[in-house]
Amino acid sequence: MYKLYFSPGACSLAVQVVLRELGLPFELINKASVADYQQINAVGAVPALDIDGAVLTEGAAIMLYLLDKHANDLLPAEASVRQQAIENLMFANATVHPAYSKLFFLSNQLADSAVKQQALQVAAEHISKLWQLIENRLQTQPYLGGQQYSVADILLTVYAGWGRFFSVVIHIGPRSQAMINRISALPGYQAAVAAEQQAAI
Ligand SMILES: N[C@@H](CCC(=O)N[C@@H](CS)C(=O)NCC(=O)O)C(=O)O
Repeated sequence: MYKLYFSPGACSLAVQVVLRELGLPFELINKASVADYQQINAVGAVPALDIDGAVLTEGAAIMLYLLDKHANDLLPAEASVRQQAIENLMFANATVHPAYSKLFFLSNQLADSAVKQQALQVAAEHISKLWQLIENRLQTQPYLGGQQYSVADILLTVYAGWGRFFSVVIHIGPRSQAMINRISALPGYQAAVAAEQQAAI
């Protein structure tokens, strides 16, 4: 049985959506309920996935593990399309996620409110540029990888929700917003959000 360690609204939400998309049973554990979470993940971050006592960390690696192990439509089998899907996953996880992470870092680390606001706005402009790249890709297709949604779209949808925590302007184009709306409306996504709210602390 899988155990997924999460924090509400964090990137671990995307792993939970993937578990649901794959129809897998799992237990949800709020990181805040664990006395010494660093024993689970020395980095201290979510997600972490416990597989019968063995712990996987790093969201992209967890997703690739699950998608390799269980039949799905989220990671194509054909080599060149699969490579593109992995590239999209990494673009989301290793390029867009860190861009959003800067907002949290700056907000927590900078004391001077004027300096903080200026730095946040610069970070937000970088995020907007990344969303413009996504918007360009979505001019001819509904999802990052084509006609079928993938883990990259799920991750991007989770990240898009983080902008509301900061008083900055992040431009998300209409086609990107439509993608976000479709992913957010998936039964698995809705169930994942609800499960996070219900999971005991
Ligand atoms: N590279 C890691 C980053 C994970 C990460 O940044 N997780 C955030 C939540 S989205 C977190 O747990 N932050 C709290 C912390 O690092 O203590 C991954 O992709 O899994």
